[in-house]
Amino acid sequence: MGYTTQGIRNIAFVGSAGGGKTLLLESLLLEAGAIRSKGSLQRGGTVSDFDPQEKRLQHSLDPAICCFDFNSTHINVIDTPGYPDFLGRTLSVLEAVEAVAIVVSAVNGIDTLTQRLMEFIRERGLCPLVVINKIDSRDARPAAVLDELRAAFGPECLPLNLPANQGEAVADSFFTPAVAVTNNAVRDAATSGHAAPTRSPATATSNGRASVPLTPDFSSISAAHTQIVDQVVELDEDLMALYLEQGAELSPEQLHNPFERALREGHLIPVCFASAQSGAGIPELLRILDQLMPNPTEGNPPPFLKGAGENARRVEVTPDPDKHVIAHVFKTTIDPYVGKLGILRVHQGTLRQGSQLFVGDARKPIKIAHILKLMGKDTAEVPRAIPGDICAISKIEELHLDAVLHDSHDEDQYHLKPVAFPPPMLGVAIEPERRGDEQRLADTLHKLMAEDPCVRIEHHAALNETVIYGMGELHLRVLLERMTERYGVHIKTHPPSVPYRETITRPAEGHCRHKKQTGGAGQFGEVYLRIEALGRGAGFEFVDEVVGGAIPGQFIPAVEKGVRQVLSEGALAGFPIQDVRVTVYDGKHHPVDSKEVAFTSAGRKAFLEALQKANPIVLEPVMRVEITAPSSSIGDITGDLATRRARINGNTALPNHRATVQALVPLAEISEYQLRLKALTGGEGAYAMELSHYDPVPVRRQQQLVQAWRPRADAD
Ligand SMILES: Nc1nc2c(ncn2[C@@H]2O[C@H](COP(=O)(O)OP(=O)(O)OP(=O)(O)O)[C@@H](O)[C@H]2O)c(=O)[nH]1
Ligand SMILES: [Mg+2]
Repeated sequence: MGYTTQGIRNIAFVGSAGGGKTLLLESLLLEAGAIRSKGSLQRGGTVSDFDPQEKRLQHSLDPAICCFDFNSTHINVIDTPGYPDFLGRTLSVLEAVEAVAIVVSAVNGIDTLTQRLMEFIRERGLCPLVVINKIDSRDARPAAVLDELRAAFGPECLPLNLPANQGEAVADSFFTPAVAVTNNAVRDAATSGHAAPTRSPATATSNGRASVPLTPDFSSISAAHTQIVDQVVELDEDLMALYLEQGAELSPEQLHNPFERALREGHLIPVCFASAQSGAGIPELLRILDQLMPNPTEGNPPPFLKGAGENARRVEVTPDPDKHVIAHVFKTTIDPYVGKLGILRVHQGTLRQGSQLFVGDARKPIKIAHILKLMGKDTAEVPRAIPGDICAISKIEELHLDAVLHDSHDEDQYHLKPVAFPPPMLGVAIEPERRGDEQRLADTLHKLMAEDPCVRIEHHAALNETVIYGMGELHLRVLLERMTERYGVHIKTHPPSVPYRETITRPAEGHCRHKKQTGGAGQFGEVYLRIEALGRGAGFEFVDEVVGGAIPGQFIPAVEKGVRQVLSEGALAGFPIQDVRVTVYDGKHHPVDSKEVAFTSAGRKAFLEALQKANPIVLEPVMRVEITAPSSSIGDITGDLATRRARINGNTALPNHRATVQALVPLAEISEYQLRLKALTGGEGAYAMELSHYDPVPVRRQQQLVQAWRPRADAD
C-alpha cells in the first residue's frame, strides 16, 4: 500500500441500465493490469457483476467496489446498477466518492434517469464526468448525444477528447495541445484537399496499440481544446492573462488547479468518449481518472452535520491522517458465509487494525479485527486505511447503513446530511409457504431492509398482512428471489391492499375520563385534547399545552402513546391517520390512582371521540408516473390512462421514435399496470413511478372501504 491521500481517486460509475458501466470498469481493470482478461456480460464473468442473480439477469443489481493501482495512483471505482429500481442503492454509495462518471450510451443518449442523477450530483457538490460509451456501435451518434448533453446540462459540457476514425479511436484534445494543433493541420489538410504531412505526430492512439493518424468524427481538436481551456482559465486571473494576453500555450499541469475548482464549482462538465467493447478511449479514460479527477483533498468536503433536527450544524471533517477517525458506512452486505460486511469510506484519521471504534452514539466500542480492500467479491486484508480510502470491515453486527464510526466521543452525533431517497411504492403481500417460518421471514426481511434504503416493510395488523415495498417489478422480483436463494425462505405472494390513509377535515375536541375501581388500587386519568388538520404530507404533531400540572409531566408520554395507538389503527376505515395535530390542553390526575395505563386509555379514547367529530376522510396515494414507449403507442397509452382517473401532465418526444408521458395516477388504478403496458406497447414500454401526494378518495370508494372495515372494527 504505497499511496497517500493525494494519490487516491474515488469515482462511481452511474447512468442508465445497459450504458456499459460494468464493461467499462472491466476494460479499465484490464488496461491497468489489474485483471488478465476481460470478462463479458453474456458469459457472466465480470469482476463487478459476480452475483448469480446479476449473471442471470445481465444487469448490475448491487453496487460493486473495485480498486486498482495505476502509476502511483490508487483508484477506487464503484460500479452501480443503472436500473431505476435500484436507485436507492446507487444514491447511497455516492456518499463515498468525490467524483461521479455518468456513463451515457452513444446510441440511446440521455434520459430522465441521467437528468435525475445530474441533479443529485449538483445538489451534493460532487464532481461530474460524462463518458459517452459505445462509440464503436453502428448506431452510435456521439455528436448528437453531446448536443443533447449541452441542451440538458448547459454549454459547460465540454469534450476532453473526440471520437475519431468512425468510432475506432478517440483523439485527445486536452492533454496534448501540440499534437492537437498538428492533428488539426492533418484534418484541415484533409478537408482542403491537400495531402496530409508524411511526418504526422497525430498518432496518439486511442489504445496505444496501433499507430494511425486520427481524424475526429466531428468538430476539430483545436476547437475542442480552445473551448475547454477558455472555460478553465476563467477561474484563474493570472493564467487568463498569460493565456489570453500573451498567447501562451498552457500545460495540463498549469491548468490542474483551476480545472479542479471548475469541477467543484460546477463550472465545467468534462465529457470523454469510449468503447468498453473495443477498448477505444480506455487509456484516455484512465489518464483522466488519474490526472484530472479530484483527490480526496480536492473534492468538496463531505456534508457532515452534528446534532439532530433544527439543531444540526455543519462540522468540518478533513482528510488528515492524524486527526480523530471519522468513517461512514455507505453499504452493508450480508453474506450467509462471510457474515456482515460494512463497507466504509474513511473521511478523517487513519483506521488501524486492532483499533477500537464507536458506532454512532454507542458507549461501548467495537474492535476492528480485519480491514479489507474489495475487488468485486474478493477481499484482501490490509493493516490500515488512510483518509479518503474505501475499505470494508467484517463480522461486526452493530454496523448499519449510514452509521458513522469514530474513535472519540467528541464526534458523537456526527452524521452525513441525509439523502432524500425515492420512496418505494410498489408492494406485494407476502407470507411464508411453510407454517412456522414466520420468524425466519421476519429476520430475512430485516436483512433485506438493512441492505437497501428503498425497501420498506409494512405490517397491517388489521389485515394481518405483511407487505414488502420496492421501487418496481424487477426490484421486488430480485428481493423475493434473494429471500429464497440466499436465506432459504419460501414465500407466497398476493397483491397487497392499497396503503390508504385517513385524515380529518375540521378541528374538533375530545375528552375522556378513565376511571376504574376494582378492589385494590384504582386507575384514574382524565384528558382533554383538541385536534386540527395539518397540510398534506405534514405527518403528525403532538403538542403538550397542559399547565399547572393538571396532568403531571411524567404521564404525558402515556397520553401520547394512547393517541399513537389510534394513529396507526385508524378510526374510519382502519388505515393509519396522518396530517393531524393533537394538542393536549387539560386533564386531571389522582395522587394515588393515576397510572400510565389510565392515561394511555384516556388519551386513546379522547382522540377517538375527537376524530368522530372532525369529519374524517380516506386518502389514497397518487403516483407520479412516467411512461416511456414507442411514439406510435402513445395515443393508446393516454387513452388507457384516461380510464384510470389519471391526470396527464404532458408528453415529450425522445430520439429514436420514442416518447414519454407524464401523468398523476391513483395507485389503486395502476397497481397491475405492468401487464397492461406490455400489451399496449408490444413489450416496448417501460414505466417508473413514485409517490406524488395523497388525495381524498372518491365518495363511493370511501363508502366501500368504511363498510369493509366496520364489521371487523365492531368485533374488537
Ligand atoms: N457495442 C458495444 N456494446 C457495449 C459497450 N459497452 C457495453 N456494451 C454492451 O452493452 C450491454 C450492457 O453493458 P453493461 O456493462 O452490463 O451495462 P451497465 O451500464 O453496467 O448496465 P446495468 O448494470 O444494468 O446498469 C452488454 O451487453 C455489453 O456487452 C460498448 O462500448 N460497445
Ligand atoms: Mg452494470
